[in-house]
Amino acid sequence: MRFVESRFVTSATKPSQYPASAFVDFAFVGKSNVGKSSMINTLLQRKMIAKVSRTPGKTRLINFFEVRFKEDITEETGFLNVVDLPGYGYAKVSKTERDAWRTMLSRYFETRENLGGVVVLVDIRHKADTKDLMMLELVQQFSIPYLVVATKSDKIGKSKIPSYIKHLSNGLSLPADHILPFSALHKSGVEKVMNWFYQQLLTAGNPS
Ligand SMILES: Nc1nc2c(ncn2[C@@H]2O[C@H](COP(=O)(O)OP(=O)(O)OP(=O)(O)O)[C@@H](O)[C@H]2O)c(=O)[nH]1
Ligand SMILES: [Mg+2]
Repeated sequence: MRFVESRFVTSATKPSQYPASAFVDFAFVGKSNVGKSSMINTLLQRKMIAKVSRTPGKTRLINFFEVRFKEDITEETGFLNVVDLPGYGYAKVSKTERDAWRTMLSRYFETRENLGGVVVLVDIRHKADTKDLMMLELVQQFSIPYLVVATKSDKIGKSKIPSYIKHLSNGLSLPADHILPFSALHKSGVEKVMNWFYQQLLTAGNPS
């Protein structure tokens, strides 16, 4: 599967602002600066549709994009939504900030009936911390299908990837083959993510 066309739809903070949509949502969550917007741009094959920044915490809203996809083998086409969720706590975060963030995400997970899956991003170079675990647990709590992606894999040597993935898998208490290395810079891991989306659409019984 690949994304052939995309457009920004709207930004929201609360359910009344979410766009009504007949299509399935795929949301991206992870600590600020982990590479959510970069990954979205890579998948959409657009340089700057989602704002990328060196200043962590750039995306404070829930951003919705509508995407037309094509399945190359079956030639089937359809639509889905890509949702860029606000990044959480690059550095120290106050309790108030954490609670506001958690409320914004919980409401989205709880109320968005067309949510088809969540991509949980972690930095391949860093040991999973309490923030990563909090995000993963939030997604697990709502029984949403999820895929864990280890970003910035270009920052470590190729031969070291398996051992870094193993570390992450221990920290997150997940099997190593549940964590997918990804690089926005080298565009690696794209096909596997796309296959996962397609599988979720098929499972949801709604490929278009
Ligand atoms: N080398 C490398 N750098 C990356 C990759 N992905 C993201 N970056 C860099 O990491 C920084 C943060 O990327 P963003 O995509 O803005 O991160 P984000 O998760 O959307 O951040 P917030 O919106 O603040 O939550 C930018 O400087 C990116 O260029 C990658 O795969 N490889
Ligand atoms: Mg962002």
